[in-house]
Amino acid sequence: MGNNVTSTGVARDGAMSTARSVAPSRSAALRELIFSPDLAFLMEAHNGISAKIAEETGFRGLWASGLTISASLGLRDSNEASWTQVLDVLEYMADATTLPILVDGDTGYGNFNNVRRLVRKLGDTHIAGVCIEDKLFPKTNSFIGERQPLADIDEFCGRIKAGKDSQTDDDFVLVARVEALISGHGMDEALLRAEAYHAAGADAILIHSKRSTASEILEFTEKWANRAPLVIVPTMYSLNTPTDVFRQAGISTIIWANHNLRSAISAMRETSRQIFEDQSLREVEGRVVPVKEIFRMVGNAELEAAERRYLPGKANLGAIVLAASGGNLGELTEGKPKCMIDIRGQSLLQRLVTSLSNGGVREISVVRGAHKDAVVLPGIVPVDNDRFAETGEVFSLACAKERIDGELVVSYGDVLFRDYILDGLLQTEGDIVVVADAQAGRNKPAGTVCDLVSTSRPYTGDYFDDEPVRLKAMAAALPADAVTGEWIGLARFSAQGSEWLREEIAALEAEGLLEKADLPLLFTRLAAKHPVSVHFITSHWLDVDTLTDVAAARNFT
Ligand code: SPV
Ligand code: MG
Repeated sequence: MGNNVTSTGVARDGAMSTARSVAPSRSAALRELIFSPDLAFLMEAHNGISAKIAEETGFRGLWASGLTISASLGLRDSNEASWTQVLDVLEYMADATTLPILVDGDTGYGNFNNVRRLVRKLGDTHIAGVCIEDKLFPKTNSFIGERQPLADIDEFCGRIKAGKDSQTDDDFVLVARVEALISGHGMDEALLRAEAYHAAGADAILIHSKRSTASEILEFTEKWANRAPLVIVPTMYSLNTPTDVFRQAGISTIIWANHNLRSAISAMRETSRQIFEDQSLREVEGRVVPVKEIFRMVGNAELEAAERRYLPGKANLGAIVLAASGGNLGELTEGKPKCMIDIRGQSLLQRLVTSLSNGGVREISVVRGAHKDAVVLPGIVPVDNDRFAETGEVFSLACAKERIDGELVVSYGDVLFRDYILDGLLQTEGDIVVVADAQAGRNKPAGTVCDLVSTSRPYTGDYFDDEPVRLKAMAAALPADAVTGEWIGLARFSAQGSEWLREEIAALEAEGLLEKADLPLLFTRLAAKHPVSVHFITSHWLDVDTLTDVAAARNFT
């Protein structure tokens, strides 16, 4: 069965990939539809999303229409799109669905040789079958003009034989389309041609008509007497003929040839018009699918699952932002905490959340306390420390202890830093890593309380300095000659680091120290038991404690 292993009835990547090697091929599925005694239906699609829509609706097979693929590219149905451009579209359609696709191959894009290459490439693209029509390249749509010239019968039979000899899946379906009725050559010519094409190896015959009634199709069907499955395209005559008539006549397959594109055009026209007139989205918003429906259709959930599987660090990266303290910045902190101060049109917290998101943090928990109702931001998970007035930082962190799991960033709620600082932190090896500014207290008035650090060695700034640096202690007061930097309020924990963090919080609680402990104490205790790495920086961050800091923050962004 040729390339059956990969030409399964499943899309090749993304959400729908399952049981690749055991499912029957899409060609087998199309063959089953066309050869089964039940009337089958193929729905028109012209790109990945329309293919997906038809599949979700329940159709079991697709018609990749030449008319609608070219029209959706803004082109005429006159082979203006090259066959490889059509092939590109077909690949998107095949990837977006699991359904068998019968491709409108027009005339086969040339002579027998072009058909050979087309069929081979369709096989590579997991296309189940092709329909070729007995006209000449470049083709003209059947509904345009009268008496379009037909191909010589023997020459067209050569195209059919060449196509069948080139298929790489035994079940690949070649449908020969007879244009004799459309071109006004009459019933006998149509039957003669159908017979010849069947003898040349065509699996099924598409008998086409542009009459407004089904009379000539039904006459052909009767005279054909089921020598091979018949496929019809009742665009012009279905309104006058109930589908059951075709079923009873023994037709194999109906193609609904262009209705997805036509309905899309109607809907897009109406939406464009409304938005143009209103200069607003208000009227259309309830009428169009939500953006999250697009995410669902293209399988974003699968990508998230894949990220969890293949990008364990980043995909699971969470953050806890400690923003419980009120701050004391006069009017600026009236009715809202420090983290909600406006810094050039965005709150401090919004800016921090954006930085964290840019760094790949997926879930951001914010521990609120003072003026907690003012701490609202889309996309954050609020955690409340209602005892913020009498408790310290570690107690706030402990309020979010359910979120201390896996890869985690912990940040103060009043810091701003350039994105590269977080990137550097995430890339620094270690189960616990803190970011320290080597110029402790830089630009801060004397006496400002800082989280000073003492490390295994000082920052050198040398290009080749990549020896790990370990935290020895962190505190507001350290012997001057021991200070090598200032913690900026940003740290990272691996899954192991998070476990150690939970243990240390539990230890503080057991010792009755949880309520009052600050983060420097926590880190110093952690550093005594586990390696705590230090990622040195030299600027490009600030924290907001004073009105001067607010002014600096406004310049920072
Ligand atoms: C197509 O959909 O491109 C077809 C069917 O070939 S028809 O437009 O009826 O010719
Ligand atoms: Mg066509």
